[in-house]
Amino acid sequence: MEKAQYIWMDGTFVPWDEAKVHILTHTLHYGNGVFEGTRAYKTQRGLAIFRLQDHTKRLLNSAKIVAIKVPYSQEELEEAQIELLRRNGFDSNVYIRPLVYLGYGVMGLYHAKAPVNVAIAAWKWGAYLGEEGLERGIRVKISSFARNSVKSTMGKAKAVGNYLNSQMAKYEALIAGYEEALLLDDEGFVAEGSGECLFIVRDGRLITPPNDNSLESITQDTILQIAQAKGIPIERRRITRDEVYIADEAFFTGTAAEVTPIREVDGRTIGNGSRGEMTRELQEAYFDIVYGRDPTYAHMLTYI
Ligand code: PPE
Repeated sequence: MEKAQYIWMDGTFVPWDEAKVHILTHTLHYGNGVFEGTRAYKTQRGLAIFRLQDHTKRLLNSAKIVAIKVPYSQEELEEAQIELLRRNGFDSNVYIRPLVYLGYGVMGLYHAKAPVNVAIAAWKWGAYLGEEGLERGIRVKISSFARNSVKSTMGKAKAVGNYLNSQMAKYEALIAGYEEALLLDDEGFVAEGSGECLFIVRDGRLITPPNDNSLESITQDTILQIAQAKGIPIERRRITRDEVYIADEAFFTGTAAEVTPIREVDGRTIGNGSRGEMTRELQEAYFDIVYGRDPTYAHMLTYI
């Protein structure tokens, strides 16, 4: 990865190479921490952070869910992200990664007395699933791992520990020669990708599962808002794997993945085997919004 100049750590700007933690950092051992992933795009009027308030709110909600008290307010965290981008003097798109973690000083599972630390890093991160993936679509494998069950983990939290499962699913898919994993829930219905939500298109209708077994994705919400404004019929309901196979189009949404078409699932070609027409239309609209070219959605951008 490409280094930037500074990382924000607990209120101060630390040079990139000095942004370190102790080996007995609680989160490293037990996996309780929460994070966000937010993008800033280079618009005509300079860098703008996409849906900063929503991402920061989700970070605080994630912390609440896993019983971590964040020592900063929503406003302080938003300001820190803005200031971080200013200080680093970025001249192109960046990805912002706020992380709330339990620090050094207490060991043992009981976490309530561990210090709470917050860090925010930002760096240049290109197309998550490749430039070619954005244009031509990617190949996906249904994972042998079920998405973390709601009976044992809390999927509304973007919690560090939840990502062990995602990581194993991603690894399995990549060593099998695919580009991304699609996880089913513990009942066998489509949950989400390792770091994305899924949409399919059938007969002109846009379908995505409810967030019972997926993160409350901000990109998914944006796509639904766009579709609604365009008058595209929307269905939020469960999807089975065989329905994905016979969909006219399919795509993933996520901050990192943006809008990535899916051209194949488990050896079945989806639609015409490339980016579908509705996918292209929604993808284009999404990029128009994040790059500040669509005034209707200007409220989603925070210029720095
Ligand atoms: N589901 C999961 C499990 C998930 O991690 C993400 C984001 C989403 C859905 C989409 O959420 P949203 O970004 O709000 O639309 N995954 C982040 C992590 C990627 C990474 O590899 O790190 C992201 O896209 O930033």
